[in-house]
Amino acid sequence: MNGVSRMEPSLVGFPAIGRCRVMGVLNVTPDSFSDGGRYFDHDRAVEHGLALFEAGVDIVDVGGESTRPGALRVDPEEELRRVLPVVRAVAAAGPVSIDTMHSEIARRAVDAGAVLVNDVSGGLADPAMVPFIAASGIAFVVMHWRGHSIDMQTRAVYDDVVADVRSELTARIEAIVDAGADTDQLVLDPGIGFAKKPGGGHNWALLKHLDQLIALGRPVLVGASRKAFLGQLLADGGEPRPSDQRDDASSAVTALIAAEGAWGVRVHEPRADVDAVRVAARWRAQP
Ligand code: PMM
Repeated sequence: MNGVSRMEPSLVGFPAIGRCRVMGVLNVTPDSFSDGGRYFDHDRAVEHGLALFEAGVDIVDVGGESTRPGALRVDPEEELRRVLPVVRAVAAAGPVSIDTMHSEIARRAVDAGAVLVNDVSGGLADPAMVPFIAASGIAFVVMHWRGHSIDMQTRAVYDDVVADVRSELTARIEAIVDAGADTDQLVLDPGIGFAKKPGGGHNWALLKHLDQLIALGRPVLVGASRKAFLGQLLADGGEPRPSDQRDDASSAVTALIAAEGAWGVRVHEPRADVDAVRVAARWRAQP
């Protein structure tokens, strides 16, 4: 690779830091697949957000709606009630992203200090999201998404998962820029586990060929942490490894994709990841 392709793409509000960023997950939900219920209480959620910064994360991603396969939607009022006070408190300590599909929640979170909107639907779930992103100029994660969690796994049908995800994300970039947003606001995400069959290799193909997404010229964020495909890989005696025992594997993925040039990794237990991204940066710098 030459020096030019190693340059970090510019993103509004995020000056280059020369390495992959670590985003720590803060799910203020009773039912997320990996940490559901643990940080549902306001004080515990804020405490965990601050602990994530202390552990070295660059961004804390606050979400109030579980998107695990099969999950039902949450009433937006309830989602707002969950996330807003947490965003406000944690944003006082460092950069916060808001994980939501609702434009109104994104708007309120940005007013409360969030610097990035992370929409797993890439702006498809709420028609008012993209206009808000365009008008506000805020950084926006465009994740590959084919429908809500309740039945998304039925949509895990691809001719060539890497080419299909790449072209669907390219179409999203075009639509969002056509709506008035700047390309420099956009981060891409392959949507690991979202309409991807855990046993079918979709997730592995996207990770192995992440360079195909990075080649689109936008920062690429990946949320592989604790997901089912890792549980399946590490199945002991036929049973998937439980989600809270997948962190070492998650950090291994971080090291590999950070070395490939990922802009960020979204992880639950960042201890090993904050070191892994430094190893990867040094690895990339080596001629
Ligand atoms: N995964 C989840 C939630 N939000 N956001 C982005 N950008 N990428 C992801 O892969 C992603 C996400 C679901 O995982 P969780 O239940 O552990 O939060």
